Amino acid sequence: MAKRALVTGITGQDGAYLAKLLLEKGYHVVGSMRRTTVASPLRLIELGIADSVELCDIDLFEYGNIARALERVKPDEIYNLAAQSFVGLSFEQPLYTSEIDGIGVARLLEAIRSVVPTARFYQASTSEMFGKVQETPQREITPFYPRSPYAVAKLYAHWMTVNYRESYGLHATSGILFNHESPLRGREFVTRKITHGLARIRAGEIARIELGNLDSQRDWGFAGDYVDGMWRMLQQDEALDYVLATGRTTSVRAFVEMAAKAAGFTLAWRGAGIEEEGIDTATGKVIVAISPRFFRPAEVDLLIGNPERARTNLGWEAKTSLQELVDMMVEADLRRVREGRAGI
Ligand code: NDP
Ligand code: GDR
Repeated sequence: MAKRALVTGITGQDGAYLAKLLLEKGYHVVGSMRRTTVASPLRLIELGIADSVELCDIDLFEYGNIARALERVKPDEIYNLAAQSFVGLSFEQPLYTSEIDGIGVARLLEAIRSVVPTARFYQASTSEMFGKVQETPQREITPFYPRSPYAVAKLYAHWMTVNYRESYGLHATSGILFNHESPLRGREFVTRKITHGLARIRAGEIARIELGNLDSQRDWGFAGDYVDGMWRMLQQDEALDYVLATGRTTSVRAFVEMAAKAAGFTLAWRGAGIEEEGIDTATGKVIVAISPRFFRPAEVDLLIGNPERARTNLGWEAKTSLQELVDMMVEADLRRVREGRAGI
């Protein structure tokens, strides 16, 4: 009999790539989404798997709908990808973010404990929990210092996952994933904002992109590699927590430069700090401007992960280079804009 996987947050970036991977491995995949007026799983459509995934409704706000879904689906593996995942928005909506990303995970763990205690559980934890730099590169035992309501909520969920493993013997794993991107990344995140923005400038649809802090550094990998790591974690006899990262870090500024080059611009910076502007030397036009609007009340300056445990125990590594990732994203956005495709 095919193994049954429940993936919460199926409409998101990781949900789509994970569903594709699990289908390829022969799983019956049930993806949960919130009921909305426009219930169209665009990313599943983009990957050509919309008809292969069974959909169900789960909102992490409600215990009852989680428990009933578990009773009906009876999953062998549960991947909790659902979250208010945008750090910037969590400063505007700290209570909602805590409710879904923190307490929502407690609801899910309670429901698993009651309904399907032998199911294996993956929690989407995050490098944002490391926050203010305590040690580099960051690994599983690096002290946490969250710097946003999002990271604080995720840290609560991380410890609840560990606690349910230790208290009740659940096969519960917290994957501490560093930033991972793809052509299916939401447009509010900086990498996609840049690649999508450059494609629109190329097409003459907009004049410039406005960004915030160019100095923060991130360990960026490709989402397709990272969902494979999630799956590997749940195949282990013993549940444990794992960092997934590339082990390299790059500034937002350097990402802008790489993406601009891939999109056919030659970028030079005109100023410094908050007034800094990126001009295309071929046309002399400002195509990147800095706006205070996109700075955060507290910033995570530097993330760089040490994926040694995942390499040793899971045989996992990030295969896609940053250059390959940038090229993939720029190419996809240039094509989408050229074809006039809205959507993702
Ligand atoms: P996305 O923002 O693309 O997807 C988040 C998903 O959660 C969407 O399907 C969204 O549904 C769903 N969701 C939001 N609120 C609720 C709710 N109240 N109840 C049920 N579902 C809800 O995120 P990613 O795919 O990038 O990330 C997946 C997970 O991994 C998230 O938990 C994120 O915090 C975490 N993470 C991501 C990293 C990354 O770099 N991508 C790194 C580390 C951790 P809807 O479409 O309706 O909004
Ligand atoms: P992050 O991703 O906060 O790391 O969280 P994001 O792409 O939003 O920001 C990365 C860095 O870029 C800086 N930045 C900007 N960010 C956005 N979104 N928009 C801008 O205009 C801009 N200008 C500069 C940010 O300040 C930040 O330093 C992502 C999410 O996927 C989380 O869910 C996940 O947990 C972490 O990655 C790991």
